[in-house]
Amino acid sequence: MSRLNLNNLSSREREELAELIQVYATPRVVEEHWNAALAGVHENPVTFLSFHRGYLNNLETYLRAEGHPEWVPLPAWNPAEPIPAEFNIPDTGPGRLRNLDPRVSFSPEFDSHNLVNFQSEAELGEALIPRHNEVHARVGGIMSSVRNAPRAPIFWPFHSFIDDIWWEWERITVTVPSCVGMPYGKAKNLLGFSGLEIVTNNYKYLPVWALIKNQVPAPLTKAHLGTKVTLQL
Ligand SMILES: [Cu+2]
Repeated sequence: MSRLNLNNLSSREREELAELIQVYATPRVVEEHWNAALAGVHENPVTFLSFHRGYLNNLETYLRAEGHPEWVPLPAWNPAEPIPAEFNIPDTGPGRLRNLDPRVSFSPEFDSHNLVNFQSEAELGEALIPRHNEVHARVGGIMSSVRNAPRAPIFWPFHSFIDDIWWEWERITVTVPSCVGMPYGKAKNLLGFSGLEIVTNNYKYLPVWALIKNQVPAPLTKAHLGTKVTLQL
């Protein structure tokens, strides 16, 4: 969903956002993440994605309610880039962040044009979990504590970044609904809902081809536009 890059914001904006996140991340909010962890959401690739999306949504709801719609969707921090100074929180004490430049790249495997290689949410989540864990471990301090990580403001833009990868995957992958036994017109409508279009005129001749469109952004034209799926009508 094209979130802003945390590192492209002004220092003043980052300070403000970090402050808001700290006010939001009360012990109750932090505990919610811990309870979810105890329930196993970090081990299951699908709930790993969905839990954190919901968790971020709650922060975004708060930001809106506090009069900050400009931070919704929440900006993202790409861990190939350094953690900006305004997000070096906490910077003292035993839980202080140890490494502001963990240099963990999610490229090229998680670049937009490569996301089609993941066949399912489970596959995507499975691949994301270890890379995500590596970031938490390398940053260290409370970021490496499942129990306390949400207390670190950078936790949130980091999970924004992960969520964006999932969102992008959802956008560029499309499930072709089954059209078995359907009349042409009905199949056409059903496919239309999924952003698919029947492109052949010779629909009397099976198989019919469908062209993935709409959900495919311009840079992906080569890889995706023209991707044909065989339909059994
Ligand atoms: Cu995390």
